[in-house]
Amino acid sequence: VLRPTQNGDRYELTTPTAMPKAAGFLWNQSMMIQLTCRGFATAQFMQPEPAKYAHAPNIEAKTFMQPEQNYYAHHPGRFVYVKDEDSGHLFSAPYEPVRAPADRFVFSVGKSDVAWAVENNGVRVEMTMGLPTHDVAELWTIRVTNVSGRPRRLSVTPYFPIGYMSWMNQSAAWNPDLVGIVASSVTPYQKASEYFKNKYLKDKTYFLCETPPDSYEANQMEFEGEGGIHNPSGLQEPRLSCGDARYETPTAAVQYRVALKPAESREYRFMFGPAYDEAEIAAMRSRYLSKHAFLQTAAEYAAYMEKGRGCLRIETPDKDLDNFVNNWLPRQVYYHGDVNRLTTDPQTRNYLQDNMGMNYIKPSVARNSFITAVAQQEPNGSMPDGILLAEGAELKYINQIPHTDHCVWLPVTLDVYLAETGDYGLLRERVRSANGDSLTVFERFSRAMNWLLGARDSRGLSYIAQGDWCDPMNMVGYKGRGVSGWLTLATAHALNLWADVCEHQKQTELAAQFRAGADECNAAVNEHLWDGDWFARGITDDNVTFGIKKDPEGRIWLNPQTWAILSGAASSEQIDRILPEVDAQLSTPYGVQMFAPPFTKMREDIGRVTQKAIGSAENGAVYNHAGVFYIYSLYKLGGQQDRAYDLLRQLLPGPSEADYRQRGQLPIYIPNYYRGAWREFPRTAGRSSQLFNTGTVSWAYRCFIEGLCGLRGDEEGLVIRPQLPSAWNSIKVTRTFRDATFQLDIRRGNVDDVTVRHGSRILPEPRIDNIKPGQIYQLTVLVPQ
Ligand code: CEZ
Repeated sequence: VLRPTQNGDRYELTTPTAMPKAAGFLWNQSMMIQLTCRGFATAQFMQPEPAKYAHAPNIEAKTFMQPEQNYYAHHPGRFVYVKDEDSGHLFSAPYEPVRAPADRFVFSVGKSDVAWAVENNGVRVEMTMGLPTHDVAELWTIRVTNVSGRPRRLSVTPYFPIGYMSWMNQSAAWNPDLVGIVASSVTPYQKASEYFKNKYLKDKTYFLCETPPDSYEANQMEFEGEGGIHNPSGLQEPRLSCGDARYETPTAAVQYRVALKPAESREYRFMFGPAYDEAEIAAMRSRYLSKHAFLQTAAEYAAYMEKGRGCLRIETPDKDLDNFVNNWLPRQVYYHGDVNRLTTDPQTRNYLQDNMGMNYIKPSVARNSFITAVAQQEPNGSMPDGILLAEGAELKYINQIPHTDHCVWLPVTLDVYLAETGDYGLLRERVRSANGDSLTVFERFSRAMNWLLGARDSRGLSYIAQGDWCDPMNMVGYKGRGVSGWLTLATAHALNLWADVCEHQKQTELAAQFRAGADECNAAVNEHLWDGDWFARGITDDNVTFGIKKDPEGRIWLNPQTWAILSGAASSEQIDRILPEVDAQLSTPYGVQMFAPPFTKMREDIGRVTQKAIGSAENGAVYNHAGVFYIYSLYKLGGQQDRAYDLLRQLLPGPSEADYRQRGQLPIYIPNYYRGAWREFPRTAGRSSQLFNTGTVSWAYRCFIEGLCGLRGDEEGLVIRPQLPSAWNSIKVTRTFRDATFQLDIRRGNVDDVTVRHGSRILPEPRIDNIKPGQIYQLTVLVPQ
């Protein structure tokens, strides 16, 4: 049912029913659209807050992007009805709303377009969608071909529902000058002050036709009638009724009546998107709506995607993995760094980690993100819950809840920036904050570290307030006393990383001070949270330690184990105890669970996480962000290449068909989670959240680059220490690094340590220094048997 095309730069799904939520997505810096194989669509654009131009048929809640969204007959989508005007046979492409089984179905997801080819009753419908690189608009090409071998009389009716736009004001009508349907609305508000913000919003939605249709309908109820969306009344008439919508739900349906000889085709182009006024729509039309402009726009967009190709190409025994790493993972990393999840106030930890991935794509973006972030540091050294990216942006949703981990991510993500660029000059940049203080990046990081050191209780454990990395762990410390074991360990790891930087900067006193702080954190965790075979997750306001053996639910949590490895809190004896416990209690065929067993009822001293559905999201799912931290810690630890690789492979669906079906997702991105509760609910375990916003991807890319391929930079050059899984004998890798290209042939050899040959020379150490930009380095690397 699923196959990659040549070089894996497209994936094709040949049924709309095996993985009904399988989807592809495209974006530019102003918008994002996700399209499912069945034709449902979710699109958002920034103005600068996220908004929609196609809506559900009823009032929708405004929220951030959620996992496991449901689709239903009237969900926004992009469809074409095709009716045989002689026999009355009706189907729709790609599949919804008619759901007529196709004779042939291909949903084809590319990096810069999403396309379908569907055949039904001797008619082929090809649909392709692309985006401009900068503007907000969907560019659709719909081609209808008679493949029946006999003459046909058809009606072809593209149907792009616009949905319920506003309870204050909504309408739609045909606009003959623009050759399309224009729907208008007023974004609802109540405060007079909001009027002045809202008055410039793009409250119109347009659907433009390159070729004038024979008839149209702008009124959803009129189109649908008593026939319903599976068999609209509007299609039972000789033509659509050319109606309008007056405080009625708008729609965009246009109809072409065609007589096609055998093998004859018609090709149509359409545009769908938001606008401020008719003048803007006219401008968009003249800019884009032609065959020539579509081709040029597609080429520009493909070039834009190509900028996100990343720095790594691998050839391993696992071709599906190669496809993913070479084609799709950097694309998802690029998406995160490029649009910051389409929010104007990304959570600080997300902002920093999403930008961490940009080090492998465009390090200058990552550099700027540090400046943007630390410019918003509080006078006491703490970091705000979200980073404001637009004028007038505000902290919303989860960013109104106090979380205590944000400072940790500064040195953690800086580590990658320095490894990739060696640019310690960033630390000397002076940054003025909103409150007027002017400090260097170095000073700001040190302040953040001091804040972390100060935000601990008398035992030396870090206060959690209403959450740490785990957003919904909101009631461990809401009374002001609860502490987080994970955060204490993450603080230790951050302090150690920062102490390394201080040393490099010859700030020996500071280095010693932060190192001592890290040791204190590690010692405190060992004293209060070591439970014999693993580390506990925390201690509540009421002094109850949790994440321990005697807990029937939430007994073992992954993050404290991972970060104890990273921070050095875990001795090798402890690690020898921890890893088998993680294997036994947390591993599933779909990756490693964030904790187990999942909670079945509210624990008021832990919070909201315990109320989430069993095995979903943070309540015992395979939460990939936590999973990838663990994988990273295994690569850091060394000697764990098989455990690490097995888990890394499980981040993506496949390669067996059973696994694809169970996950329900194309292998073109990593979702934020797969359902866990593998023991409790095997039927749903493994199911993808379908949410491609996740901190996982920058770490996953890092694991492939630094871990599996072992190619990490330092100030002088590139260190080479691959960690191949034992089942592999050789791989080939191409890595770009500081404007040079490294082509590595890595194989097992009779060596005790990694040995690198460059030309005829065996290098004294597995590293290349004095890298020359533009040069190609061909290296033969032997790794121990
Ligand atoms: O959000 C993510 C956050 O974006 O959850 C992670 C956290 O580290 C990321 O920063 C783990 O908690 O209930 C909630 O509030 C959830 O925490 C969600 O907001 C979650 C979403 O699933 C979005 O990815």
